Amino acid sequence: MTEITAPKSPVTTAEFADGIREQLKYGQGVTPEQATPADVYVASSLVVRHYLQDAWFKTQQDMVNGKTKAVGYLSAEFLIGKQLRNALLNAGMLDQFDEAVESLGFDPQTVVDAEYEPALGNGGLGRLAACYVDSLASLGVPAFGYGIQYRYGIFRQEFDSEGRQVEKPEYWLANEEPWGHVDYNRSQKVSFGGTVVEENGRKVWKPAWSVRAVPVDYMVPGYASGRVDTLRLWSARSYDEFDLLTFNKSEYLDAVKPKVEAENISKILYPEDSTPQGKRLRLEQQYFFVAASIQDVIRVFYPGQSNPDLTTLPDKITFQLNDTHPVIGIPELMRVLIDEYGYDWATAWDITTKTFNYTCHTLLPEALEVWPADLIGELLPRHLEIINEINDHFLEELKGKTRDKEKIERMRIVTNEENPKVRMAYLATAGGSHVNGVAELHSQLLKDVTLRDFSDLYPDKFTNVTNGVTPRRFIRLANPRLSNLITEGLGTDKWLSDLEMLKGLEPLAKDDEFVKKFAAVKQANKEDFAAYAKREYGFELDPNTMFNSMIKRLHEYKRQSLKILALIAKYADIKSGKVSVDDVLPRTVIFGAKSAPGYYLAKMTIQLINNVARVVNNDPDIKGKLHVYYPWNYNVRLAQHLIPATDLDEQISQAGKEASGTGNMKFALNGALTVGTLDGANVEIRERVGAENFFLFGMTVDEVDALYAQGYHPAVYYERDPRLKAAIDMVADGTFSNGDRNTYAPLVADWLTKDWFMTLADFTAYCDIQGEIEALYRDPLEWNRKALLNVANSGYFSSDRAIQDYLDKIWHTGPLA
Ligand code: 73E
Repeated sequence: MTEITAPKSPVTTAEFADGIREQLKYGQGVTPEQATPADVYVASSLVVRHYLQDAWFKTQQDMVNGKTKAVGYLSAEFLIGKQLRNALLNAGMLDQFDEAVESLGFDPQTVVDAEYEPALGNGGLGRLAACYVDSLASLGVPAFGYGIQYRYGIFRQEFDSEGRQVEKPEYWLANEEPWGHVDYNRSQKVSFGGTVVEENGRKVWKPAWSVRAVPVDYMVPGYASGRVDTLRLWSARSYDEFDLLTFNKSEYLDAVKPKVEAENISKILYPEDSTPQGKRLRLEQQYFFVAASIQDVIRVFYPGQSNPDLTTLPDKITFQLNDTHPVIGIPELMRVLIDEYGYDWATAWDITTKTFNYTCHTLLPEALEVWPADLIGELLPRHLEIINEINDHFLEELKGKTRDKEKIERMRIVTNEENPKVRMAYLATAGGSHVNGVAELHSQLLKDVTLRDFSDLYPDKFTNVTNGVTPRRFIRLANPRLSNLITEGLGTDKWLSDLEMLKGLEPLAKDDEFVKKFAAVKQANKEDFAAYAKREYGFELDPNTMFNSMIKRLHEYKRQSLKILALIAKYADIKSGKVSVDDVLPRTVIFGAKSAPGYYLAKMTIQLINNVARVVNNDPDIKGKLHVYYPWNYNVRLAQHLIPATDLDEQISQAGKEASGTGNMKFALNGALTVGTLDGANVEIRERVGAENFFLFGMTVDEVDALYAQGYHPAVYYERDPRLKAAIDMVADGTFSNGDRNTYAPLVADWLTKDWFMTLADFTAYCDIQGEIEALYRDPLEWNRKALLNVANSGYFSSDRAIQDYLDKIWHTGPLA
C-alpha cells in the first residue's frame, strides 16, 4: 500500500473544464473550437489562480493579523521558470488539468508548452530565490519575495554560423501573461536625485524626479500547505505621460523623454553574473525595488496608520538581502525612519539592524559590489549622507572593540580616498544581524578571508546556510519516472515534503532488481531527452552513450576550458592512433551556458566548444564514439529536461571559487554521478553520498593558495603532460577554425601565460579520473548502484531544509498557526 499525501484537488475535472470554457469565453473571447493551445494555457492558468485566491487572501490576513513574523526576501532576480505545471502540482490539480484539457480536445503537454518562460535571472542566485519562495510557502511561512519585473529577461542566446554567441532581446511579455497580477491601486512612489536641505533643524530631501512602482503579484502556492505566499515584482511606470511644461513649449518629443527614462528602470535585467558593472541604471534598479518594497511593507503591516509604531517592525518582518544588490535598503530604511517618521538615529539604527540580514553568494573580489560615492550622491543625496553617518558611527564603535588602527581602516564602509567608494558588503555586514555564506566551505572562507576583520570582531554575526533546491520542480515535475520509483521504493510520496526520507532508499541499493528499475528510469529519460533535443535543436543524440553534462554560466573560474581541453585531448589521442577508437567509451557531452555579453574569453570559449562539436561530430575516424552538443539558450526548461537524463555531471571549478553551486544538488538528486573538485557544496555532497560515490579530483583550496604564493607558471604543465600539449596545440593549429591560427590565439595565450584559475595545473588529475569514470560506467549495475546512493543521500539539499535553517538560525520565525 502506498501512502498518498499529495494535496487533494479543490476542483473536479468537470469543474476545471467548465472553468476553462468560462475563461475562454469571457477572458479570451473565443469558443473552445476557436481556441489555440496558448488560449487554453491562459484560461487554465486563470482557473488555477481562481482556486488559489481564497488561500492567498487567508495567508495574507493571517500574516497581518497574527503574531508570526513574516519574511521579506529581497532579490534583484527571481528565475521562476514556467508557472503552470508547478502551480498545478502544488495545488493538487495536475490530473484534473490533464483530463479537463483532454476533454476539450487539447494535448496537455502542448498547452503547457505554450507558456513563455519568465527568465528574470542570470543563474544560480536567481533560481535559488525562486526555490526559496516555493519552500517558504510549502512550510507555511508568511513571506514576500520582492524583486523587479524586468520587461526583458536574460537575453536569448543564439549561435551564428561561426559558433559565436549572439544575444537577442528576450521580450517575454509579448504575449498575454496570466500569472502576474498588475495592481495599479497599490503602487508606490520612488524618488531620485535633487538635493538635501535643512528645514527647522531637520534634513529634507528634495528629489528631482520620481517614478511610479507598480506591483505585479505572482501567487506562490505552497506544496500541500494550503498557503499561498506572494512574489511581488515591481514594474516602473512614469507618473506623467507628458511633461506639460515642455509640452506647452511644443517640444513634443522632449516631453515624452521623462516617461521613457522612468520606464527604463525596470526594462532590462543586467546579464552579468558575478561581474557587476557599476552602472548608474543598475543602482537605480536596486533602489527602485527596495524603496518600493519597504514602503509596501509599512502599508501592509500598519494599514491606515499615519503614525505607526515602527519599533515593532522587526517583530513583523525580517528582510533577507540576497547578495549586495538590495543593500541600499539599509540606508533607505534609516531615511524613512528618521526623515519620514521622526525617529532618532539610535532608535532607527536599532530597528534597521534588527530587521536586515545578508546572504553573500560569492568569493570573487570583483563580484563584491562597490559604488562610487559620487554616483550615490547624485542619485540619492540623502542616502549618501546617511551612509557617511553610518560609517562614522561604525568607526566609533570599532574603536571600542579594537586598538588595531589598520584593521579599523580596512573595515571602513566608505573608503578614505580622493574618490571615495561605498563597499556594499561591508554596509550589509554592519547594518544587519546575520551574515551567511551559502555552503560550509564558502562560509568558512568568508570568515577567514573575505570578511575576516568583521568575523574577528563580530563572530556571532556569521553563520552558514547551505543552499538547497525544491524537490517539487526538480524531481517531481522534471523526473516523474524517478518520482514514481521513489514513491514505490518508500511506500509513500511523503518524501516530497520531507526529502531526508530519501535515505530510506539506501537499503534498496543492495537490491539488484530495484537498481535495474532505477537504471531503466535513467535510460527512458535519456531517450526522452534525445527526442526533445531532436525536436528543439535538430540534434541526433544516441541514448546508448554516456550522457555527460556541464550546464552553468560560462565563466573562467567554472572551467569549461578544462572540460573542452580534456575532450580535445581524447580526440587527439584517437587521431594520432595512441588510443584505438574501438576502445573508447561512447560518450555524449552536452554543454549549456550563456556568457556575459562583454566577457571576451568566455565568448571565445563558447565559439571553441561549438567548433569542437562541429569537427568531432563529423569526423568519421571517431565512429560516433564522441559527440559534443551545445543546445543554445540554456534555461530552466532545458535544465528540467536534461538533468534527469544525465549520467555524469561536471562541477569542476577551481577550489575556493564556486560559493556553492546548486546544479550539483539537482544532478545528485536525479541520480547522476558527479566529477568535481573540493569546492562549494561539492564538499558536502561528497560527504553525504560517500567518497566512493563521487569522483573527486584536483587541487584543494590550500594547494591553490600555495601555488599562487609560489608563483604559477602554466606553461610548465603544458610541457609536462603530452596530452595537454596535444590538446592546446590542436586549438592553436587551426583544427577548430578551418586552419586559421588566429581565431583562438588569445585563448591559447591566456592558457599558456596566465591561466588565472589553474586549468592547466588540474588537467592531468582530471584526465586520470575520467579513466576511472569510464571503467565504472562499463559496469552498469555498479554505476547505477552508486547513482541510486546519490539520490538516497542527497535529501539534505532540499530548499525546505535550507529554509528551515534560515528560520532557526537567522529569521527566528516559523509557519502561521
Ligand atoms: O556558487 C553560486 C551559488 O550557488 C554563485 O556563483 C551564485 O549564487 C549561487 C546561489 O547561492 C552567484 N551569483 C552571483 N553571485 N553569486 C551574482 C552576482 C551578481 C549578479 C548576478 C549574480
